[in-house]
This record gives sequence, structure tokens and C-alpha cells, in this order.
Amino acid sequence: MSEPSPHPYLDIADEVRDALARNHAVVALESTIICHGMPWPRNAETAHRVEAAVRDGGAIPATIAILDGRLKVGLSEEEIQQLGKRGQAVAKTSRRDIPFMVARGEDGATTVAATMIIAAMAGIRVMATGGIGGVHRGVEETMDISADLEELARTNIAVVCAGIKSVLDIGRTLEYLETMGVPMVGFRTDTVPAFYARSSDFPVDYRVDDPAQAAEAICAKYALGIDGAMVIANPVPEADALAAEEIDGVIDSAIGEMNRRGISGKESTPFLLGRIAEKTGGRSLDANIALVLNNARVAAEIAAQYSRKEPGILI
Ligand code: PSU
Ligand code: MN
Repeated sequence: MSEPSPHPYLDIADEVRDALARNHAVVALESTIICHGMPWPRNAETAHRVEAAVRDGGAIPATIAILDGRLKVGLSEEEIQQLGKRGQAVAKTSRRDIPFMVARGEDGATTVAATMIIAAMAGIRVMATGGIGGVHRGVEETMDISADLEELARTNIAVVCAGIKSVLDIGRTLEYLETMGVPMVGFRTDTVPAFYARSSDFPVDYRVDDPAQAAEAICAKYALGIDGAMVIANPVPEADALAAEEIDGVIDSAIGEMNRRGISGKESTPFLLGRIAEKTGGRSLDANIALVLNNARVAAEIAAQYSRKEPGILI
């Protein structure tokens, strides 16, 4: 299989290219979570397990990153291992950063936004992650709104995540998504999951109870030419969830510390994730790993249904 790449900066791994050509299910995976979201060695170990979970669910995994200025769709085990080892030394790369990593021939760990862009270039319609970025608490002061939200408004891919972390302002994040026409879909849940916790006080826009229903909605959206993403929110498994009261206190104190230390911008999310893991004695990390694995599996099942429903649909 050596069709020309659909884009001169894009390198699609053979297995992924072959799956796409056969209209077989593919799930894209981000790499900021590897380099900035979890500590070594559990980051790389988790990334390998996430790929295995995608395969179990019936799809081909495509972990996405920028290596030597090339947009990589599908990484080798060794490349994942190296990203995990180098961790925060690899630049966190969102939409604004992509051209510079490419122009300079550098490496980048892609956020949800950057992963969506690269996945969509390759023709992938489903991705999995842990949590999306959103409107941060204290936005009135900081204007801190993740580029993930704007990307969700414009790029055509379904993003399976564990809802919205309560380090974010869940209500304002939902308002933003509503304005941008991005549906918040609950996967077997009526309320928006809050990442470490299975539920929140906020209702989802729509609920689906199986992967086929999710795939049906994705098909309808893109067949209608309605651009943008769909967020599919899948609650953390019951056994791994943390109590909302406990995690909220931990998050409040981590945000207080972040503000006192003047940490802002792209450093905010990695700092908060690290602090929360320390303060929960690693239990938040266990929950994070469990929810990512769960999302990978569900994303694969949705991608499998999607490829069955709309053979050859191209947007
Ligand atoms: N939430 C997590 N783990 C992560 C991230 C979010 O629980 O690793 C990462 C994702 O890559 C997400 C990014 O796209 O943080 C958002 O960062 P920012 O708020 O700086 O846009
Ligand atoms: Mn931000």
C-alpha cells in the first residue's frame, strides 16, 4: 500500500493507512496525556494499554504526535516509549504550535485540539482521550479557555472523553459548547460526568445507550454537512471513581496553590494534574488510567459501528 499521503507533512503508519483504505475502524489517540498528563513510566505503560484496548474494541489505534517536524498518525511502540521517557521535555503542542514544530523539525506532544486537526487530515472520525480542555475556573480574571473548545466547534471528529474535569468551570464550558453548536452526549448517563467523578449537576444534551446509537448520530451530523465535533462523555468506571466531595477539596487547594505560584497558560493543566495526584496519594492517577482505558474501548466500539453504517462516507 503506498498511495501518496493526503498531505505533504503527514506520515500515516502502514497499518492505519491500510485500515482507512479498507474503511476499517480507526481511533486516534492524543500524546499530551503521555508527556504532560502522567508520570513516567506509567504514562508509556498506559499508552500501550490504551492501544490494546482500542484493538479489543475492534479498531486500529493511531496515536498522534509530531516527530522531527512530521505529523505522525500511528506511532511505533518504541516511539511511544521515548515520548513517555522524555515527558515534559516534549513541547505541549496545540493548534497555534503545530506550524512551528513542523517548520523547525521539532517534536510535539499533541493536545486534544492538535490531535483532532491531524486525525481529521488523515480521515479519522473518532478519537479517545481522558479529559478535554475547557473554560477554567476564574476565567473572569484569566481568560483561560482551552483551544480544545474552538477546535471542537470546527473540526469533524467525535471525541470520547470522561466529561469535564472539575478543575474547569463545567457550567461555563457547557455554555461555550452550546454557543458553538457542539453536542454533549452522555454515554449511558444523564448528567455530564466530571472526570474523576461519574456525575455532575449538569444534564447532558443527549443520551445514547450503545455504540450504534452514537455512530448513528455521528453519521447524521456529517451526512448533513454540519461541521464540528461531537463530545461523547463516558463516565469513569464505578470501581475507580473518586468521591466528589473529596476530589473537590483537593482541586480547590491545588488551584489555590497554582494561583499563589503564578502558574498560568499551558502549564496550568499539567500542574493541577500532578498536584491532584500527589494529594490523593496516586488515586487520581489510577482513576485517570482507568477512565482512559474505558474511553478507548468505547471509542473503538463506536468507530466500528460508524465504519459499518456509512461505508465510504467522506467529509
Ligand atoms: N486533561 C487531562 N489530561 C490531559 C489533558 C487534559 O486530564 O493530559 C491535556 C489534553 O491534551 C488537553 C489539554 O487537550 O490538556 C488541554 O490543555 P489546555 O487547557 O492548556 O488547552
Ligand atoms: Mn489554557
